[in-house]
Amino acid sequence: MNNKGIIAKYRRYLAVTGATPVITLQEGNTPLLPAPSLAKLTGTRMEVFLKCEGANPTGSFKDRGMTMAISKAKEAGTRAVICASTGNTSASAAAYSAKAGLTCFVILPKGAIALGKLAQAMMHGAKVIAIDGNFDQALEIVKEISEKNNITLVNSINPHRIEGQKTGAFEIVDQLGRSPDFHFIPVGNAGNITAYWKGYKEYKRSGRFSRMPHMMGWQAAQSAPIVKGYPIKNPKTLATAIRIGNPASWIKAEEARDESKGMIGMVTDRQIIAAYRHLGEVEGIFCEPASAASVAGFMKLAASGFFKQESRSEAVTVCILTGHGLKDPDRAVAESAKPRTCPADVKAVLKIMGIKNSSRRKR
Ligand code: AN7
Repeated sequence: MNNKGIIAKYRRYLAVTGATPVITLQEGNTPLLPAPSLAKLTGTRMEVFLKCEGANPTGSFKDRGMTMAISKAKEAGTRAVICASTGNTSASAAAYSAKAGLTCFVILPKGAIALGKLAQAMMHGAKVIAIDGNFDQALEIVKEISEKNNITLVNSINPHRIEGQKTGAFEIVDQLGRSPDFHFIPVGNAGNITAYWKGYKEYKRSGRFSRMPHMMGWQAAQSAPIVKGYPIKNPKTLATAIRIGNPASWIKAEEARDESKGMIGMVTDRQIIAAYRHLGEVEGIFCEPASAASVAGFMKLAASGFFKQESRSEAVTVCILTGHGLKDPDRAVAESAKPRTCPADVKAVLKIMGIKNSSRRKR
C-alpha cells in the first residue's frame, strides 16, 4: 500500500479538517521487526519487536508529530516556527518547514548535538542558534520567545506534536493485530511516552484490542530526573538526544507509568552502549544511542529474571527505536573496531583477514 503519511492514514483520529493544508514527507508506516536475540535473553517464549522509527523521512519519530504541528501552523497562518532541540526535533522541524515554506528557528545546546542532526537542520535551511547552555535552558528561551512573538513553538508542548506521535501506537496495534504487553521507550522530554499512552487509550476505544500495555520508560542514569524525583541541573549522557534534566511532560509521563502499571527506570551509558552494539552486530539494526536506552532497559530486566514470572513468559514486547544510527556517526565510530590499513596488495589484505594459505585452486 502506498504511504501518504500519518495524517492521511489516521485522519479520523486527528484534528484536521478540509481547511488544513497537509504538509507531509510520507512519514510513518515504519517497520516492526522481530528481534529473536532479545527474546532469547529472557529464557522464555516471549516475543520482542523493534519499532524502527529511524525509517521515518528525517530519521526519527519526531516526523509523526511534526507533520501535524507544521500543518496546523500553516493552517493558522503562521510565518515562522521555533524549537529547542537535542537534535532530532530541529532536523524534523527544519525539513517540514522547508516543505511548508515556513521560516524555522532552532535553538541548540552548543556542542551537544550529534553531527547528522546538525547537518540536517542546516541543510534544510533552518536558522540555527547554538547557546552556551543545555537543552532545558534552550527550552525556556523558546517558550518565552514564542509567547511574546508571532512564532509557533513546535516542541512537544505543542499539543499537535503529541497528536501526531500517538499514531505510533495505532500502527503497532495494526501491525501486531493486538496490543503489546510491554512497551519499552526512551524518555527525554517525555513527549513520546505521553503520546504513545494517549494513542493506546484512544485506539482501545475502537475495540481493536482489550488489554493495555505496561509503559516501560528509560532515562540515562545521569539524566534521570523522573527516576530521581527532582530536576537535574547538569544532565550528562553520551545519548545526547535524551540529555534533559527537566522534562516538559514530566507529569504526563508519570501518569502513563502509573495508569499502565509500568515503570520508569534508568540505564547507565555502558548499558546503553552494550544495547547499541548488540542491535548493530546481532539484529542488523543501527539506531542512535538514545534509542538503545529502551533496549538497554529491556536487557537489564531480562537479566534480572523479570520476564520469568509465569504471567509474563509469553508476553509480547515492543521496543521503540526512536532514531537512526547515522544521526550520530561520531559515536558509532568511537564504539566500534577501527578499519585496518595495509598496502594495496592481495597478500597484505589476506594477512589482515587472517587467511594464510590461499594456494588452493581448481585445476
Ligand atoms: C532519538 O530532539 O528532545 O521523551 O529535542 O531524539 O519525547 O523527548 C529528542 C528526544 C528519544 C526522547 N529518542 O523523546 C529533541 C528531543 C530520540 C530523541 C528521545 C528523543 P521524548
